[in-house]
Amino acid sequence: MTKEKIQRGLDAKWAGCEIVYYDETDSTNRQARMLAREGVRHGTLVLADTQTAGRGRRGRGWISPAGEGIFMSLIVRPQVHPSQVAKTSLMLALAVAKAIERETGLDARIKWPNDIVIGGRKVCGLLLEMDATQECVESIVAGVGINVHQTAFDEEIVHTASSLDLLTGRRVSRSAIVRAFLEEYERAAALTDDEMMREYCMRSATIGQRVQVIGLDGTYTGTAQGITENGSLLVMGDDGVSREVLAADVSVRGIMGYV
Ligand code: BT5
Repeated sequence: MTKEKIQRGLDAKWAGCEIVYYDETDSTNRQARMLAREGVRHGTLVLADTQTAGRGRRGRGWISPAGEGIFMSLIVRPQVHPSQVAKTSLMLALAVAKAIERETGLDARIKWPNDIVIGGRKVCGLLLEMDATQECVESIVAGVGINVHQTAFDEEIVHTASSLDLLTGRRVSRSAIVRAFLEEYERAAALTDDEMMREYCMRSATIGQRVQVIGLDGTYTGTAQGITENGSLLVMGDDGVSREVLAADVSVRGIMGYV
């Protein structure tokens, strides 16, 4: 995977206009946030072959072995109010799922809020971070970690993770996936809200499923019914009460295993 390979034939106007590549870095999200504060252009991509401190949500880590995955962060500067950032998060998941599907033919699904799963296993995690004032978003860093060439996994994720090579039975090109992601992100950004939501829901692994919501103040089960326009998951609890679940507050698990 090199900058030149990714840019060769890239059909995008702004996504990937600049690519900052590291053989090794701590976290592409951390680097991207620093670059965003320094004022780099909308569409700059930060990419690494390995991360020594890959980040997940809420202090969790992202396992980032050298030469095996895609670890990247796209810096975007949408002209939106901070309350509309959820749309970026849905768009990011949609773009990644479409890119994987396009390059591999696999049925990539979005597990709300931020995992891409194939055959019930996590192949990708997403981490959105932003810098904003009360009125306006300065920049959003859209972090994406995709398992591509791994054939073995750490104990912690051995039952939940997979990679694109394992799922296709062939060697998938990391550069081709990155290129497809940049193109699909631009396309997703040009969709109307209704179109985006329709495409997102078509690829959801969560909507219509029985779920367990693990919140700060307890756990309950129910059925996921849809996503609101601010990105929350609508869950009809088994107690007959419908609730809006915010990504920040909970973990959602399928009743039948991880998805
Ligand atoms: C995520 O967090 O899934 C978001 C991961 C985002 C990683 C990208 S890589 C590029 C960019 N730079 C960064 O520093 N981060 C982003 P969360 O939902 O909290 O899931 C984390 C959990 O997923 C961990 O606690 C593990 O259980 C599991 N996990 C860790 N590494 C994994 C991997 N490579 N494949 C599958 N699961 C993994």
